[in-house]
Amino acid sequence: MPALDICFSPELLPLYELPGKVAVVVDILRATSSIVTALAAGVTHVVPFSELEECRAMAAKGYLTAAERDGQQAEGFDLGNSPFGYLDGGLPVLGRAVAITTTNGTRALHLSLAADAVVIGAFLNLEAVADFVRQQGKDVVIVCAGWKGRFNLEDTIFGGALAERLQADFDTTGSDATLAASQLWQQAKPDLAAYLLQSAHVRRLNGLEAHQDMAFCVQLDTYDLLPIWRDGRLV
Ligand code: 3SL
Repeated sequence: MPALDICFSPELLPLYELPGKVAVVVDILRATSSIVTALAAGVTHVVPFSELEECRAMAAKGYLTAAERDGQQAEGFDLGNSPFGYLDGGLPVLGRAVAITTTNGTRALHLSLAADAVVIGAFLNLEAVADFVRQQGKDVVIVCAGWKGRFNLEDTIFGGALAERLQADFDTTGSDATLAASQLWQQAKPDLAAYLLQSAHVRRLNGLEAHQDMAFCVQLDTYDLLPIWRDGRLV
């Protein structure tokens, strides 16, 4: 039976052997939730960057540019990192390509590229992620973006939720990380939004008046869509 493990921070990734495995990159607040929403809204593909300048340069190639640093939209970009930027009332995004850079999420993705397959996970597309990894039948590592190298609750809890969906087909008990994430998910599940009010990043976002983003990002299975890394882009 393949195994599911959880890497709590990109800083811990050197301890995980990614070749031969599927990496599920997760940054619930808000990068991976926004990427899922962007593709669901009709964006053709998303190219993630670690650096602001590389991302900004994509405007000359016709890309919409999205950038966040420390929870706020970076100056000179079309979009920040709110999923609402891709929904009604935001910019017209249908048929556009997006270049994006965020504090932790896009970095976690770049650090995961040694895996056989790299996909984007969020509560919004939880079952689509579960379906894909079941079909692959390989070991899975959930890569939590965390916050500046530190553990965070929301990405870890996503790991527990995915482990629950996969428990019939995967060994979800082989690592203490997965056991801990599963226990956190059981505590959080009855009211995920209320549970996450205590998380450091929710408090950071609330300070920036982004309550609605958190409420949006904790919805389960809104989109049957899986962003997957192919030829240098998420499609
Ligand atoms: O760190 C990141 O990649 C972002 O998702 C953080 S924020 O939610 O946009 O503040």
